[in-house]
Amino acid sequence: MGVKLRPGDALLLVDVQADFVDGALAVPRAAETIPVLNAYIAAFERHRLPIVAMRDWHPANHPSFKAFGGPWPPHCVVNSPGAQFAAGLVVPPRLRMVSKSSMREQYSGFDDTDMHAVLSDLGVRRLFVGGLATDYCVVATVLDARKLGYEVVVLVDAVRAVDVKPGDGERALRQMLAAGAVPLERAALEAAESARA
Ligand code: VGL
Ligand code: ZN
Repeated sequence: MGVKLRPGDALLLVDVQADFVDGALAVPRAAETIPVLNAYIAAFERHRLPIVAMRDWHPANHPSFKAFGGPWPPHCVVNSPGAQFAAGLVVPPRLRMVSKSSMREQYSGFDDTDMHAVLSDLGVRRLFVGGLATDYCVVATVLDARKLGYEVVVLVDAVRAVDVKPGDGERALRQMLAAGAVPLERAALEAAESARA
């Protein structure tokens, strides 16, 4: 399926942070998303369309960490190297950042953040979502975006799953599509782009 970028579109990078790629909570094959995300960043830059990045931005004593009763190793601690953008991501200069920094689990970028306000200010109606992890922050963010009335395009070759249980990523993708999100592969965007040129 081809998709043409248009006004009202924005790219949303979900937690493309060092700890999720090769750090404390490394998601299998996460590094494969980086060149694909870079291609989307370049396309949105060319079209002068907004790019928003959300990030895990946890205090050192966050309740999602095992030592404090949660399921995860410590990750994306505020100002730590693991919380920085993943190596190789070409971070655009016009980026809007949304941090998830509450003292509780926030898988969705819309949960207790200014995401909806940021997107509304930018006039965003359709979100292109890629990043980490498919079965946690990507799915939670996409489902909230749909509830809020955004059109959503899931960048299926620019997401990867933790897969704590095998199949979690597949199930998350099915949930997103069932909620009305549309899948897009990089090749289909590029085909649509060159057909227009
Ligand atoms: C995430 C586990 C813990 C994610 C964040 O970004 O998907 N997963 N914190
Ligand atoms: Zn986290």
